[in-house]
Amino acid sequence: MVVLAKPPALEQISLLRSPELGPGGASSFPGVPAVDLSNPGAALAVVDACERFGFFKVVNHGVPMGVVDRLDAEAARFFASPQAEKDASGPANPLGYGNKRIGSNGDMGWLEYLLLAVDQAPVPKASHVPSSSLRDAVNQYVGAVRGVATSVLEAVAEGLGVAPRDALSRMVTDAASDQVFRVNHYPACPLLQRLPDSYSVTGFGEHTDPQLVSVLRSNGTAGLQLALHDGRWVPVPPDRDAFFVIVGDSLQVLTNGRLKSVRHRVVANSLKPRVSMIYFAGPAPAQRIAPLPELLGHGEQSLYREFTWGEYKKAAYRSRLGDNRLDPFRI
Ligand code: GA4
Repeated sequence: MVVLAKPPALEQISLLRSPELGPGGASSFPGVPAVDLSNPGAALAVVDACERFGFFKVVNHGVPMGVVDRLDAEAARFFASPQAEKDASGPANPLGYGNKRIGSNGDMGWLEYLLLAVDQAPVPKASHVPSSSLRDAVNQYVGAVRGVATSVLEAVAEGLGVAPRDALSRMVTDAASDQVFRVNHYPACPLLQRLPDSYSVTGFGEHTDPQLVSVLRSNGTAGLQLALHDGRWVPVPPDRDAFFVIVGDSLQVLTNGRLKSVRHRVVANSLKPRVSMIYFAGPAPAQRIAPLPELLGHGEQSLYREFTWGEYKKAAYRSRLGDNRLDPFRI
């Protein structure tokens, strides 16, 4: 007999104060930098955005909209299927279908999701993806965004003056690299209309991504917010045609803190459902994560004690979503 855990109710999900931009706050955030990777100067623009915000968007990326639309349609079909069918792909542990529970340490959000290992090979038949059409759409989409992540990491190396150009991107193209893909569905949350305006419901709690970089796109519904380096939260205007790039903890360490991972979160929307898809580019488990020697100035010491991606991932999965996971590795 299969016993299904009852999904947690809204009362168990934390409320958030809506972002307070403070005096001059909104105007002092110039907005999310947009980079066309084919432009001359793109490498420096990428590094500048990663230093200032740990976040930017890639425009004119060349990924056919058909690939994106196909996954949008398949994801919508999956999330609209009967609960029992979705539950058959879960509970997420950590991979599979998850409903409101994020990770295994008590974090919860107003969402359901599919979390998949995508590595280099196509998502296998025996994975948590129930339909072959969804599996094909995921494989095609991931193939395309892996290319975006690779180009971004090449631009980072070039912009930082690191040789060879693939010093970072080869950690992702490595046959043993650890790549994860998640499709999130944040249902509309009409109960929000009964809360005072300054409150919202947590969709996905604040966190940094442990990997090198993450490539995110959404269906154009608002909800994503990011923390600036001074701690202020700002909303990210949705753009369904762009890919948002998020710097992860591992890239922060490889650059000895020059590029910083960015805390981000999602708040529920009262009226419109939000669907997002995120590709997490992680290195091979045995990959050593330590500042690249070219990035250490004369006499400059590493800010972190050395670890492998496998060790970091294990520590991450034992942590709570909002923890500062790099702290225990700081020297
Ligand atoms: C955050 C980034 C990715 O979504 C993820 C998440 C993972 C999960 O959902 O299982 C974690 C979270 C993420 C970091 C801390 C742990 C693990 C949930 C959680 C509480 C897939 C990842 O790699 O790390």
